This record gives sequence, C-alpha cells and structure tokens, in this order.
Amino acid sequence: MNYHVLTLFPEMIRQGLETSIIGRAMAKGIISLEAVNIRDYAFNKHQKVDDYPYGGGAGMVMQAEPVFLAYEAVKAKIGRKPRTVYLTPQGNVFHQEMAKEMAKEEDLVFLCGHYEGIDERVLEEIVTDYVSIGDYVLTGGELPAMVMIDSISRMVPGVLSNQESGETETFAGNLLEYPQYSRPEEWRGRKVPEVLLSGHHANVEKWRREQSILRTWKMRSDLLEKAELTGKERTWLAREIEKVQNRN
Ligand code: 6GU
Repeated sequence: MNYHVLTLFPEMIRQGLETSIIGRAMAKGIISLEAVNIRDYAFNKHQKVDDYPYGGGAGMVMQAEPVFLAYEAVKAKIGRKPRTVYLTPQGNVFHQEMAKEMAKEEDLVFLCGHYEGIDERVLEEIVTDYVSIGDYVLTGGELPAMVMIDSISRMVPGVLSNQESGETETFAGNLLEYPQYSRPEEWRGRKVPEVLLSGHHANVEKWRREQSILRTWKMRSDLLEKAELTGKERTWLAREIEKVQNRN
C-alpha cells in the first residue's frame, strides 16, 4: 500500500505516522507514505496557496492550481489515475467496511484542506471519494487522513502480526469487543471473572461472546441491528434485557 498525502503540513503527517505499528509496517516495506507539500506547487512570488472567496464571506479558499499540480505530480509517479480521498465533514462517514475495502488499493491519495475549503473545480477534477470521520468540525484534513491511514493500514495483509490480527476485534460482525483482564487476579478488591481462570476454553469463548453482545446492547445498541447474531443469541439477549429491566 502506497499512501500519498497532499497537505500544507507534511511534517504533521510524517511525524504522526512514524511511530507504533504503522511505523513498523513502513520500516518493513509493507506500506509507504509520501507527504507532498502543496505549497511546493505554488509557482508565484510568495508561494501563496489561498485567496479570497468569490462572492465574499469569511475566510480564505485554497486555490485550484497548486492542488492540481501536486496531484498531477503524484499521478505521474503512480502512472494512472489514483483513488483520491478528500477529507471533509461533508463526506460519507468513515467506517470499518470502508477501511477494509480501501486496504485493497495499491495506491491511495489523500487531499487535506484547510481554511474554508478548496476551490470546487479542482475537487470535481480529481476527487473520487468524499470522506468525513464524524459529525464534528476540525481545523483541517490532516488528523482525519491519519485516522484513515491508521485504520486502513491495519487491514493490509502483513501489517498486524497473527496475534494482533484484525478479525476478532471491535466491529467484527458489528459487535464491540469483550472486556479484557490481566494480572493480578484481584486488584483493589475487584476480581477477574471466575470463568477466565477456569481454563475451560469453550466456556471462556461463550462468556466472551455473551459479553460482546451485552456490551454492544448497552453502549451501541444502534449496531445491534446490523450485528450477526444467531436466532438463539437474539432470544438470549431479549431475556437478558428483560432481567436488567426487571431490576430497575
Ligand atoms: Cl474529514 N475534515 C474536517 N475539517 N473536519 C472534519 C472531518 C474532516 N471529519 C469530521 N470533521
């Protein structure tokens, strides 16, 4: 996987992704990251990249030409028109399935905007995907690009070790992950659930599955509609919900 990030803050992108699991994957050569400074493609006296909006209004707009030239340089390097993501709160909200699907690409271009946005005409010309990372406003697209790169990268084969592997975690099958415990067996009066100490593998698996389902209901009941539950599990959950409601 080769990432190409078009940004006014390339150092932010490089420094944000050089550590941890993503840094390790880059060192191993499984993924590569190129942060392209859009300002390097502002061929005017003061390397200006923004200007006032036509029609008036607050703030500045990133001009089309520097963005386009930065993009063209990346496109020439790749040798074809790449999938190009524009980070914007107006986009489709990012989710795990999107990460999985994008992880199949050979190259991904991310375009990070600032100020009041980017001239619409260059977006029409180059953008294939408009993506938001949630319903709140950020000052620029760099953090969203890093969020997406982190999440996409862990779905690229070889990035996670077998131990870390992606499938049995939160959002696998639209269920949240079960709670985890480590030593000591008792911490400040709180004990590790007995079943986890039993060594009975099938019981442990059953308990974890139940915890995942209960937790999803408690914390993110919106996910349950899409969750892959068996008929038996749905019946069991309905009973559990009844129990909780009878307590109150
Ligand atoms: Cl992708 N960009 C900005 N500027 N703000 C956001 C966002 C993106 N997603 C949520 N808020």
